[in-house]
Amino acid sequence: MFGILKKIFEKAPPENEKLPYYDIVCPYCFAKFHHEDVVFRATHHRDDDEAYALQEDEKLNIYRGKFDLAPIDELEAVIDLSSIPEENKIYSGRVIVGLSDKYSEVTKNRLCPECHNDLPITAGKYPSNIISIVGATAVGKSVYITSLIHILQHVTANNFDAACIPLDNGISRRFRQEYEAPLFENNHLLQATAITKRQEPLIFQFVFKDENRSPLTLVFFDVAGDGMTSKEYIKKQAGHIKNSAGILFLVDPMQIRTIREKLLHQLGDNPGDITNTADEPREIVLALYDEFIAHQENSKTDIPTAIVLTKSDLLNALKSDDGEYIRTNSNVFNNVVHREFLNLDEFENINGEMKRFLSKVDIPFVNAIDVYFRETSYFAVSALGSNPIEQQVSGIISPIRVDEPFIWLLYKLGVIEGRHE
Ligand SMILES: Nc1nc2c(ncn2[C@@H]2O[C@H](COP(=O)(O)OP(=O)(O)O)[C@@H](O)[C@H]2O)c(=O)[nH]1
Ligand SMILES: [Mg+2]
Ligand SMILES: [Zn+2]
Repeated sequence: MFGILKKIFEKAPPENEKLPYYDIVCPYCFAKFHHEDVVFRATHHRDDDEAYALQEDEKLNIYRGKFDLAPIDELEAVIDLSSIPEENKIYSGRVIVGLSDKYSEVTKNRLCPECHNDLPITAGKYPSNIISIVGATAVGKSVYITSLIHILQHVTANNFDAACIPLDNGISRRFRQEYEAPLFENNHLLQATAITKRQEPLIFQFVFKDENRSPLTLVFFDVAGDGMTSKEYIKKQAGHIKNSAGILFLVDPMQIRTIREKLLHQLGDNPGDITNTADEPREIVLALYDEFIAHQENSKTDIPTAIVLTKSDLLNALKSDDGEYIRTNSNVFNNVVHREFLNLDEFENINGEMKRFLSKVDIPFVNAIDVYFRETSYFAVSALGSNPIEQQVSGIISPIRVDEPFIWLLYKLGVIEGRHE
């Protein structure tokens, strides 16, 4: 009764006020801020006004310095909103997307207030939904991201009426030249030496044609294979991980001690390129714990985390009819294509099988995951489809189940549905 009266007397909010807005997480530096805390880059410069003269952008140069990029001498001014009267602000829904400066020049070049990089157009209108990738050195991160982005662009996007788009042209070019073309055209693995310095992150957005669905942003910081220990790497990434909406946590079967010997034995005289470092997966969990989980409520994280066993093609050497480790007809070896929704039958099969497998070969790892992560599922992928020899993949590259963990994250973040067949 009171509820009804209240409804009648309460003024309906104007259309605009119903539109949502969200805090923004910058995909470059992972700073998190209110959408009205953005700054803008002027679209023009003036010699007669110091504030609008070409100038050094210190914040941007500090960011660039972290990735060994040369500083930029002069850029147009950065304008912050405090100097702009309300009527000169430009909104899309309730999110500020532009302004008219004191010379009545309009800019829609929205920047992160911390690092001054351009923000995605979707920032603030949707949840930031950033997906981060973590894993030990040599676990297969670079190869996986290459295969994943390739499949997202060529297969998954079509299956979900979406597009997978690099955030800018530089990323597009770099991905094509340094990652995709060598692998998918020349069957050649990226050489560790090709990546000698810290690279700017590779950032891609998975955007749906249906505007009611939030895009996902995939961010990957590549580092030289031997440039950093896994622990140092995690430490550097920890700040990023904690502002992520989802995590792809990669685990290499070759780095699990109990099966490493078995696999080496089975692979015999021609083991191909096998990881020789062995950073046990649990070490990475512990590093993550130290760096960010410990600071979360109840020392546990709610960020949905896909535990992804990489190089699943290697498991061929462990398969047997009695399925001591892996059954001959295991789901792991079948590529599965999800369309329009997450196929829950397929998902439950692989999740169950991989959790059982990992519990058998590395129970300390699974226990650590159970203790520190609230939302996890298990997956197996092969970015290549076969074991490379001397950095070369023979035959065609046939990725297996590489997009499944990503699709599960879409489901977990409420962007797509899950259905039983
Ligand atoms: N058998 C097999 N080996 C892989 C696969 N992906 C990567 N590798 C191997 O793992 C090595 C390290 O991969 P990389 O992506 O550079 O690892 P990162 O250090 O985590 O970036 C590669 O050189 C390959 O030899 C895969 O799908 N199957
Ligand atoms: Mg790498
Ligand atoms: Zn930033």
